[in-house]
Amino acid sequence: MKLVFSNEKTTAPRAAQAKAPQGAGGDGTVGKVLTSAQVDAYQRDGIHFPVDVVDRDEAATLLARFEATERAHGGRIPPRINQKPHLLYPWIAELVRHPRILDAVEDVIGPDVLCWSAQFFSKNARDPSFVSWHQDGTYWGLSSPDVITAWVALTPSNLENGCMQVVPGTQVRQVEHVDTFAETNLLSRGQEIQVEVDPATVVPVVLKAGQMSLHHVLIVHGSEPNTADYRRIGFAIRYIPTHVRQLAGPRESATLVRGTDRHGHFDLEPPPESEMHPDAVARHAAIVDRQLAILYAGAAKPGKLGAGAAR
Ligand SMILES: O=C(O)CCC(=O)C(=O)O
Repeated sequence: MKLVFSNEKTTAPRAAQAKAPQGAGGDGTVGKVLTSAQVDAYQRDGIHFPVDVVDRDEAATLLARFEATERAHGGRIPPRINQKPHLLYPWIAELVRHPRILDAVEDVIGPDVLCWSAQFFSKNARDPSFVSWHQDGTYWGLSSPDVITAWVALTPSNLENGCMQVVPGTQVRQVEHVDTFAETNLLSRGQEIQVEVDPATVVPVVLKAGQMSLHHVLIVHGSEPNTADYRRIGFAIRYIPTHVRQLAGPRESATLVRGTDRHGHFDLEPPPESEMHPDAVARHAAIVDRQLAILYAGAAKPGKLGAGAAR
């Protein structure tokens, strides 16, 4: 598995891989959900899947709730509402705290876990939307690569409907990106890596509804348009251990979802009082403003979530 680094410009020193917490891997034991071999494989490849989270019926309930949320916003969740929506909707607040997700995340990053961000990645049937090859950590400003995404499938996710695809092993270093602001790119800045991807190294992350994948903050990944007659909906939840800091901008907030925060690097976010409760809406607006100041630092254009984006 290798990237073609013909065009390579490395922008940061080689990133240290996340260290497996004691007892979760590398010492022959089994974690809460993952075996030590699976944790080792995640450390090596930057990806692990599939992990069963909920059964088919529960996945259908989550999808129904997602679609009801879309309807409540006139058919599409506005980009700013889609940023940290767990601060606005109790059902999403519950999802980011799902014990099965957190057990697997804890196996990789340890017992003290913050949810730093989350958003739905949604493609309708026959939707040209895509995600360019990128590394998540590029604009996140976080102090450590110990950042893991749980991508939870609310529908089946496969090659036909534009599943996520990854290049295992590429999480070992940060590479240069350019912002394209392409209209159908689902990423905030349409950012893409400035290196070629060898198609032979690409692995499609095929999931059933109710399963999730876990990916490293620096793994190269993306996805193609949806060519199927059915939707592809995933919920990407970004988790960090409490020792991680924001280096790039104003003090941020995050949700403590497991364990204890002994570091205090983030203001801790409360769950929403109820769906779109006015207090939650006001808190969320301020929190998203702070996060976007970091995500769009240095960008030439406002992008999908920037100034003027629907609230
Ligand atoms: O859902 C996709 O196709 C891409 C998701 C992604 O880029 C991410 O979760 O970081």
